[in-house]
Parts: sequence; C-alpha cells; structure tokens
Amino acid sequence: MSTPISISADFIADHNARLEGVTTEDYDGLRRALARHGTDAEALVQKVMAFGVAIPTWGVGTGGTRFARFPGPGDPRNVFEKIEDCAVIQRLARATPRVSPHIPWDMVDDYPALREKAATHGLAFDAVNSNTFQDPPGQELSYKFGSLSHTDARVRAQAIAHNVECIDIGRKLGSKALTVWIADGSNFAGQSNLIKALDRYIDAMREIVAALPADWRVFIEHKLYEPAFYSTAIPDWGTSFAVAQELGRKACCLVDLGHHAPNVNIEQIVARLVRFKKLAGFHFNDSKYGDDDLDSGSVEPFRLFLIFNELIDAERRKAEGFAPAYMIDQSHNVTDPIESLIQSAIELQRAFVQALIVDRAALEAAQEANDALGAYLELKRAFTTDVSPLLAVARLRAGGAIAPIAAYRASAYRAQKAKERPAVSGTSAGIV
Ligand code: LRH
Ligand code: MN
Repeated sequence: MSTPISISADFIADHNARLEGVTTEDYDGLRRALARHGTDAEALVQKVMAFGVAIPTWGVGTGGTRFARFPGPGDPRNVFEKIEDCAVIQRLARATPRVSPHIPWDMVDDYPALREKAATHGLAFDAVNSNTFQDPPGQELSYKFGSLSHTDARVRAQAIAHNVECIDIGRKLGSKALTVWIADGSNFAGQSNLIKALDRYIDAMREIVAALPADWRVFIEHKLYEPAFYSTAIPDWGTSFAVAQELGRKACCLVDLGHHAPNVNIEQIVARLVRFKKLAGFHFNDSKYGDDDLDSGSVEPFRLFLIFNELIDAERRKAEGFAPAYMIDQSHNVTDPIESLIQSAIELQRAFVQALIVDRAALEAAQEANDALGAYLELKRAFTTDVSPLLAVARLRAGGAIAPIAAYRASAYRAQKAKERPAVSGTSAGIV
C-alpha cells in the first residue's frame, strides 16, 4: 500500500474541487498585487513547489516532557509506521519530501528495506541523528556523565563507535550527513574541567569526521542548556563554529531555533554562519522560554521570516558554501503530530515566500541611505503580505490538498490508525 487508502488521489481531487474556484480567485488578486511591486507570482509558485523540509521521525509520535507524555490515538510504534505518517504529511502538503531518522529510536534489521519503503511513498532520508544522551538497554557503559567529552576514554570510544555506526546506517539509507547533538555538561561549578571536556570532545569528533564518506558533512548542534543546567559542552554558535573550524571542511554548524537564550538575535547568528561558510542548516521549531520545541511559526513568525530573509539574501548573493539542510525538530505534546507537522511545513513555506517578496534593491538603497524606517517597512510589507492563496495553489499544482488539515480530518486517517495500532496504556515521562 503506497498511498494510505483514506488519502487517495481521488479523495484529494474531490476535496480540492470544492475549494479550487475561490482559491484561484484569491490567488489572482494576490498575483496582481504582487505584480504592482514587480514580483512574478508564478515564479514564486515554482519556488514553493521546489521547497522542501525534512520531517523528524521522532516528531510523528506524541511528544512529552520530563513530567509526562500522554500518548495519542494511533501513535506509530516503529519507524515503518512513522514513515506511513510522514507519507500522509507529504501527500497532503507536498513540502516534506525527506525524513530525518534518529538512532537507536529508528533501528531496524533491514535498512535497504526501510529505504525502499520510504521511496514507495516518495520519501528520502536526510541527516541521521546520533544519540549519546540516553543509555539504551544492554549498553555497557553509561552516558550519565557525558559521552564524547566523558572523562573515561572507554565511554568516549563507545560514543564514537555509535556515531560511526550511524554513518554506516545513513549510507544504507542514502543520507549525506550526521547530526551530532550531545547532552554533555555539568550541574555544579567545578564538576567539569571546562577546557579538558572540550578538548576530549574535539578529539572524539576528529575520529568521527575521519569516518565520514567524502561527500558527507557532520552537523554540530549547539544548545545553551538542558539536560545540563550549569555548563554545556557546546552551548552556543561561537563554540560550535570554533570547533567546526578546527575539524575542517566537513564540519558545520546546525541551528536549532530553540537552543538559544530568550531574545537572542538568531537571524544574525545565521548571517554570521553564512558569512563564515559554516551554516549546516536548521532544526526548525518555535519557543517562548526554553527549548520548548513548539510548532514552527506559532510563537515568533516575524523571527522566522527574518531568518529566511537572511537565507534568501545569501541565496541571491550566491554565498560560497551555502547549502543549508532544512529540517524540523518539534515535540507535539497536545496536538495530532500529523496536523502540527503539516501546518509547520506551511509556515516555513510562508516565511520562505515572504522573504522572496522583499524588494532587495529597495531594501539595500534604504540601508545604504541609513533610512532605518524605510528599510524596516520594506521587510514589514513582505511579512504582512498574506501569501496563503499562493501556497495553496502550489500545493494544488503539486498534487496536494488546498486545505490539507481539513482534508486530513475528513480522511479519518487517525481513527483508522487508532484501530490498526493498539493504544499504549498509561503515561510515561520523556520526549518520545
Ligand atoms: C536536543 C535536540 C536534538 C535531538 C533531540 C531530539 O534538544 O534538539 O536535535 O537529537 O532534540
Ligand atoms: Mn534539535
């Protein structure tokens, strides 16, 4: 079964038939308005249809916190069911052609079969995420006091071997990158020698970089705090950048939007990493306080737009080494993960298109003339343009649903999965 029965091409065509007229009308109005500013809407539709972001396999199950996780109906129980759910998101929104796996959460015996399964749904694999922040059953040495920066060389060797295994798994899945986020850090002043810990990490990463195939990259993911609450081995972009410089051309810096102190200017961090040719890509999400892993664009849509404004500027300047990987990393604790991921993908498309609408010549002229308000208003003009009809037309032309969440709800896919996938009893703690 390559397409979920409940979401066939006919089902989507029926759904769209009722909405196509008004959508086209709204799109024509927007197209005329954009043309008055010299923007070709049809060209934007093509760019949107080519835009893709990767879905985190760990995001299609109901997420949780350290306090509790309240499983939802029909939660996927293994990576094959996760791929089925990722296929629904791609089928309806047409913006998520890739999946980012996490090992060992997505471990299987037959990776070529998993790759084949994904391919039957038109899905490919993006960066593989290693995991040395938990002790899977049967693991010899614990990561309680760290992994790649651990004081015990045997623990570091175990963590290095895990990352090398992730590279091997990624090769079988067709990935081209390894994402390394480590929870290493300390909870007390004095607990960790801050220099030695970093040196141990860098030496360990050298061995991981040496194991990378020629055309692979390693994404270093920084995070200010949690689960360590006094110091973190790679707390910020500066440390990540300095380490990536030391590790060489295959190492670059991944920006998870939730991994910064409140009010940090993330779009400037992005601009810096682009300038220094070390931007790996993103774990898109949103947050109000800490690493909240909320839906992209649901708290700070203007910040998301400003990040894409820097990315489009880099693209226009043909910035050297600019090849960011776009991935989502969210935790869906109170919504249907499929609905949240559909809407998050659309909000990322929205920020992408609004950034494309910016009149870069007018913006540059205002900047050069120190016309602060003029420059700001050019960005606000783009940000306040409702591009929803254009995004809907792009979905329609790509074979998706004009109103994907309404279509998903009408498909009763979740009810179907709740019958097929027996509910997991009780609540547990933890993010997955
Ligand atoms: C760490 C992180 C990392 C993943 C994990 C699920 O907070 O962002 O990217 O491995 O979440
Ligand atoms: Mn992340």
